[in-house]
Amino acid sequence: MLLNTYEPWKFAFSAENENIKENSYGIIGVPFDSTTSYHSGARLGPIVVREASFGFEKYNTIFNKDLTSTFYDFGDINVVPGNCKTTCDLVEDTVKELLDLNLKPIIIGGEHSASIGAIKALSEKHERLTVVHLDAHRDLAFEFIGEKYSHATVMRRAHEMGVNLVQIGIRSSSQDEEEFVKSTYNIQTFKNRDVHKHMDAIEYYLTNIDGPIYISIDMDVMNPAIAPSVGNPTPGGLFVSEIENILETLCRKNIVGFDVVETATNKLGEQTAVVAAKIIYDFLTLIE
Ligand SMILES: [Mn+2]
Repeated sequence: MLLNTYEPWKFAFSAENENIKENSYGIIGVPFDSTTSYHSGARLGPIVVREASFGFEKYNTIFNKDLTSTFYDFGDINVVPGNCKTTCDLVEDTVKELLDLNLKPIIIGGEHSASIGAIKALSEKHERLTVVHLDAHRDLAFEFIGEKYSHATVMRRAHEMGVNLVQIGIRSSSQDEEEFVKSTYNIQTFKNRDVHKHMDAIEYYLTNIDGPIYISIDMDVMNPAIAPSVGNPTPGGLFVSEIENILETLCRKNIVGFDVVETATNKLGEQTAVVAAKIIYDFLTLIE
C-alpha cells in the first residue's frame, strides 16, 4: 500500500504487495475527470479496466508468450475532484514512492492529466527521457479554456520538462499547436495516416530511440468503433493490431513508465475498457 492510495480492485495476474521485487512494475489508478470537456466518465476508467482484465488468459496467443512479469497493483490515488493541479501533484508524489521502491509506474486513467505527474517524476529521475505519445490529439495547448493543468495541455507541460516527444496517431490539432511543433526541434510526428501507410518507418524510428522511454496511450488514439467511450471520440484511428506492433517494438527498449488513459465508461464489459485492459495485458506480457 502506498501513501495516498486505496485498493478497490486489483489487475488480473498482479502479485501480492509484499516482499516487493525490485525492477518490476507498480500499477496505480487515477479516478479523475474534472477537466473533461466533452464525454465525461473517465473517473470510472480504473475500476472498469481492472474488471475487464479478468477476461484474459495467462498465455498471450498473439505474442506466443505467457504473462510472467511481476507487477503489483497499489489501487487508486485519492484524487481531489475539481483540482487538477493538486491531483497532478499527488500522482507525482505517488510515482516517486514507486520509484523509491525501484518499481516502474503503470497508470490507469482517468483523464490524460494523470500523465503530467508521472512524467514529472520520471523526467527528474532520468535524463534524455522520450515520451512516446499515442493520441488522436497533440495535447500541446499552452492553456485550455484558461487552464494550464488540463487533459488538453498534458504534452505541453511534459515538453516544458525537457522531454523529447514522439506523437503517433494524430488526427486533430489546432493551428497554434502545429506552429508550436514547427518551432521546436524535439517533437516527432506520425499522423494517423502514417500509421496505416508507413508502419515500417515508425517501427524503425522507435527502434532507434536512444535512452529511457515513457509510453502514454490515450484511448482516443483507437478507432472509435473499437473504443467509443473516451473523452473526445475522433473519427479515423488505430486498430488493435497496429497497437500490438508498436508495443512489440517499444517493449524491446528501455521502458521506464507506461499509462493508458481516458477510458470513460461506467459499464462493466464495455469494449473501450476491454481494449484498454488488453493493451495493458499485452504490455505486461511483452516486458520481462
Ligand atoms: Mn486525446
